Amino acid sequence: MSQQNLFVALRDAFPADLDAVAVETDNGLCYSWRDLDRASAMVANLLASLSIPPDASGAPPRVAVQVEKSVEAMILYLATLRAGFVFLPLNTAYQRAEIEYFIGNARPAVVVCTRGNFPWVSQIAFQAGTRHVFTLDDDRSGSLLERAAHCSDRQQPVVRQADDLAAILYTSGTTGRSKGAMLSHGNLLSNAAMLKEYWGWRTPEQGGDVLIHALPIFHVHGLFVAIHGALLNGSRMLWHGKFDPKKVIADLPRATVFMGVPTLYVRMLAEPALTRAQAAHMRLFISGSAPLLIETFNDWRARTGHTILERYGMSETIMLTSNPWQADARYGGQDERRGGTVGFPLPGVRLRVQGEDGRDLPAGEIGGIQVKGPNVFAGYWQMPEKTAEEFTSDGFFKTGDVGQQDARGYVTIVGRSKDLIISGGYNVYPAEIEGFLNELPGVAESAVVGVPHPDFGEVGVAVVIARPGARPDADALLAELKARLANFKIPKRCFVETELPRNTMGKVQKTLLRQRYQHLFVTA
Ligand code: MCA
Ligand code: AMP
Repeated sequence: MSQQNLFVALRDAFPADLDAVAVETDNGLCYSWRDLDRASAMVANLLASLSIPPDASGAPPRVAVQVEKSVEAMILYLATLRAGFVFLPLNTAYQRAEIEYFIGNARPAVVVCTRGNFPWVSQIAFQAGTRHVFTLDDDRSGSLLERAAHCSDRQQPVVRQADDLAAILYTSGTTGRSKGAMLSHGNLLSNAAMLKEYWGWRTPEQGGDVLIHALPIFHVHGLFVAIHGALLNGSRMLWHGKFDPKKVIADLPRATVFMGVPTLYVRMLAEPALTRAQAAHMRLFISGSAPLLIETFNDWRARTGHTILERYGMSETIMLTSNPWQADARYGGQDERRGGTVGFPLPGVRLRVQGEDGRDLPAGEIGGIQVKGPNVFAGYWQMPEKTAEEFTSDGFFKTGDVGQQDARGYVTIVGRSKDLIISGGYNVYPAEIEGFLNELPGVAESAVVGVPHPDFGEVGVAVVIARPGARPDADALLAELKARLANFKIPKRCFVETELPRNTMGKVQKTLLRQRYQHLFVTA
């Protein structure tokens, strides 16, 4: 059997000088390439030493991780790959109900959490049958590293095939409860290898790139696009534990590549220190995860002289389209990064736009975006019916995004058929919030809609209808929600009204609510 473990491909790309700096953190620590190799070997040996028996699913053991961003957390990801286990990253903002669901659904054999959260996370994990709960904090402490310190720093990566499961990322897809998108070693590697070419990453021999890593590492953007990008190119990372616009701007003269969600660009533009001179050393600014406003695109170009490259992807597919880094021969040699578009389908990705009648639409017409390619996931964890619903009979994945492709090949996203709010790059599902709101005392029903916001792009607003005789207080309802759900999901405002606008079929007309509140945070 040939070895297709993603970790092997990443390690093969490490530079010849293993003692060179691979990661430099914002609190002054340096990790060499050798450190990444040895430390991930130790943690992989720890995972292997647990002798986890196979479970009924037939899938390799899952490692669920809810920890603050740290280089050690990245090392844990690499160790999971090399041990042949499956990585399941969880947003640090998730609270009890959310964690209970993910652990109950994925049945991880190993859970890693912060020391502060250990009491409640371990209780949930042990109740769900998890036998091993370790801790890891962002100051290199915790039982995971204590235990790994006793393990050998040599390890032969477990043989994995391209189709073998490497990671599960929970996403709500187009409807309903969160589903675990199963990504294989082949999905991740094919996408990373293609982006290496498409974005013109420079290997150390070509002068090298240096990436500012300022995103969280529990979603596709920070975990896969950014980390794989740097490692597969032997590129150094300037590691920021938390995004701080001043610190990123201060690092620009030492870096060449930056990746961010639009909110990060908006916040950097608010800093006087962002100037053309400060950004002169940079090669590439990449934006994704949420729509980049054309004003931000233009302001960035005017201020720095750089044109942001916008790209589009999903948890189920990793990266799908990108504006060109340089001339794309497939599209007549076009090299323009067009603001307001997400660029061309990436090499190997087949993208089509379909009408509601299942007909392929010609250039310029708006419909549902569907995709196929080596990057597209195999399905949702233990949800074959949901998987079947999201694929067409000829194997295209229905993204739930609505858009068009123009005659020159540029794809533009104009909306979503899924009821989803993207706030500061995080996904918020109105149905989930409404479910929690409807359970609160005095609430008969509710609707949550997304409205424009100057910082987060879009934020949720809740409209609540009281039960007869009840007078729920809007702020108290939000406080109740905050005790139960990740903070970024909490609607920024709540209104108690007498009725929800409905169409003749009785369906809530969210478009009307969106219009009603569209100027709540931005002026007309
Ligand atoms: C924080 N808050 C938010 C958000 N983040 N509210 C709405 N949306 C948000 N995204 C609120 C908190 O609830 C809190 O409110 C207050 O802001 C301060 O919280 P804090 O954590 O200190 O905020 P921050 O550090 O300023 O965070 C903002 C941020 C962060 C840096 C923009 O949200 C972020 O890192 N976003 C990036 C997300 C990302 O990586 N997405 C990639 C997904 P209160 O005090 O009232 O509680 S991958 C993906 O989408 C695909 C596949 C792709 O294409 O990449
Ligand atoms: P996630 O569920 O976190 O994988 O989010 C995927 C969704 O993010 C996509 O289906 C799009 O709706 C959205 N998205 C990602 N990149 C972009 C972009 N550049 N422009 C608009 N929407 C985007």
